[in-house]
Amino acid sequence: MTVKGLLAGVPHAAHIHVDGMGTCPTAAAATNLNGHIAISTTDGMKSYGMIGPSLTTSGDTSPASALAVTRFPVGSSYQYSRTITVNNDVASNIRAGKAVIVVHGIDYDGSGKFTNVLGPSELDPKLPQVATAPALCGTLKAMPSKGAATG
Ligand SMILES: [Cu+2]
Repeated sequence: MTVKGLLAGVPHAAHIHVDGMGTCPTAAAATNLNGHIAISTTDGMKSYGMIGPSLTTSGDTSPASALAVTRFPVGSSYQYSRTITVNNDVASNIRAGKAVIVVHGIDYDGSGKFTNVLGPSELDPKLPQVATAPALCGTLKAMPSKGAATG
């Protein structure tokens, strides 16, 4: 996974989300967060579903590591590569086009850091909402069993 355009110097939680519609939220998903209009992680879950595997850099990759902020990539742009084993539910979601990668952590107020501008995260009130709000999103496409058509 290659990402760019993120807030520098902070960890970005990332997950494969499953059991939703397999889509990314539009602006219509935004709600009032501490007086500002933005999309929280739970606002986006109608589109991309629940947290499945956590795309950590080391150790556990289960949903239990969803907010393991010391084990996610840090920075504005990076390449992430890791081989992980997923359960049957996640594999089924990937095959069905209903698995979505979401990278979290936004600079809502342009301050260059995570602030409390949007209040606390609904996932963990010890974290600011900006740290868990979705930043990047993309639906996974499964490789056809006989390989991808290229040209
Ligand atoms: Cu996520």
